Amino acid sequence: MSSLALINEFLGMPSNNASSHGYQIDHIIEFCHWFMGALFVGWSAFFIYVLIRFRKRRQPGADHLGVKSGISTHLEFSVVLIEIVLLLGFAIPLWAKRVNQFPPGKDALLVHVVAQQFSFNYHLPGPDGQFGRRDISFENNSNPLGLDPNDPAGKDDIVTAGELHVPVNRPVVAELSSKDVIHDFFLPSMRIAGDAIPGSLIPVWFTPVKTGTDEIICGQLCGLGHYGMKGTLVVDTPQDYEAWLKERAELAGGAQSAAPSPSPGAPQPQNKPSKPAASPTPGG
Ligand SMILES: [Cu+2]
Repeated sequence: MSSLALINEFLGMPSNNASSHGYQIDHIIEFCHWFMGALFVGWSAFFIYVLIRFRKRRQPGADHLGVKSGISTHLEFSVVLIEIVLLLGFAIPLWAKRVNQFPPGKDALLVHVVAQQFSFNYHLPGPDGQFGRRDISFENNSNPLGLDPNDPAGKDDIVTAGELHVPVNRPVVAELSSKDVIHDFFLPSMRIAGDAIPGSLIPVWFTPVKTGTDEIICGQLCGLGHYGMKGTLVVDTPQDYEAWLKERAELAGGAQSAAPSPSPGAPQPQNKPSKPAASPTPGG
């Protein structure tokens, strides 16, 4: 963390970065804050100068010729130049890195994030590494993601809500989708956010570099219960992550014997006890 981070701290920006790329985001925000601060001081000084220099007592009549020096043109040109450098030199390359350079398939952990009013569901492929088929016609209270009970690839799949576990130092690709309205999967400590839009699959990625627990929040006003649409991100050591995975896989296996009976075409809410794999839904 550079000493420039002072301005971010002063403005109340979180300093809890725990991802490999987060410092770049912090840095560009820092830079923009300093730049905006310099502009603020510069333009304020200019404003005060103009108030004094062109006061009525000194200048009783309007001067229709105006200022003849080219200083304001130079100033404005420099501001435009700095903004172009910021945009083309920093912001666009940083963004391009985020959206074009996804980690290669095998290295990354792929998780499906399915947002709904008002929680995030997570779908992991289980020990076989394959995601089971999902269909909206299989959705019910005990099968919130509509996993196809007839698909063998889905038998060992892990579905959780509220808490997302990821291992440290391994890239995570989260594929975002939504069951109802537009939500936003926001991981402040990972310096990453992405909209979850119905009908779209939007991947975002990050690499956690610190173990610990942080917030997951919905960053789009998505309804009355939006304020409570929060979850927990747990960054585990590889050993802890394996242990969690094993525990969840066992729970998922246990739930399969009590698999829900799907009623295709008519997904009705059923009052069955929910899967033990699913922790309580936060919020409303
Ligand atoms: Cu939301």
